[in-house]
Amino acid sequence: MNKLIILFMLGLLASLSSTCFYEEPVVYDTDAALPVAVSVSINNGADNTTSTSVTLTLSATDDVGVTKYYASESSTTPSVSGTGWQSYSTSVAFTITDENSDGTYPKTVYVWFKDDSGKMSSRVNDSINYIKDTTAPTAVSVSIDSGADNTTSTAVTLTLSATDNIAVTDYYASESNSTPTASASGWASYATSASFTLSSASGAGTYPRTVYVWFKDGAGNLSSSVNDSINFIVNDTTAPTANSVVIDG
Ligand SMILES: [Ca+2]
Ligand SMILES: [Ca+2]
Repeated sequence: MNKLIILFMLGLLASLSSTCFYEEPVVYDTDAALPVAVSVSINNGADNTTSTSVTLTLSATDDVGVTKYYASESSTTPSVSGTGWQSYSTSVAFTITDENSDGTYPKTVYVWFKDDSGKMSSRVNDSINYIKDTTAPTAVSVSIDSGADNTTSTAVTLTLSATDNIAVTDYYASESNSTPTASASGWASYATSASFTLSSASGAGTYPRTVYVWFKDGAGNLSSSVNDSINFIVNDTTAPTANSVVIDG
């Protein structure tokens, strides 16, 4: 009798523990979908870069969350568990491979994305021309008002000439002969003809003016300077004073 009661009690405890205290959780795969690679853009879609340091703008979606990206100049799909995966962000730095000699090199960057459960997307890519330029432009000449000796106006025209292994992009003109920095504010887009304003003068007279010009390429290399001179002439606009004349009468 007592044995039967004990067995009954044990059975009751066993059924209580399995139904009331704990239930085994059912596991659902909540990260079932692969990440979707939407896009990569190098330097916001720029055509060219003169630096190997670029910025990638990334975009990808996932049912749970994109956690990693893998960027490479190789189109070979990376190992999902390999090295080189980095934390996903919409803007990341990337260094393209450098080249040994000056020139224009098309570069393509491929990007894959991964979610937290290790699923990998297909790839997206973008391309940019890497312009390697370590050679400074050559300043050929500047001439003020086509080589005129004199001007009565401070507004003159500069005829510019320079060459570069890639392209001359900017010029800097000044009456000072001190070399500007590549980031100075006075640089303007290079053209063979440019306007310039000479410094003025107050009194009548002849004022020699010299204009110095430097040239720059897209990589920020500076040429030496060339210069030309012109006389700025301020005409005498004051009428002579007439002294009185007394005629003997
Ligand atoms: Ca997913
Ligand atoms: Ca150059």
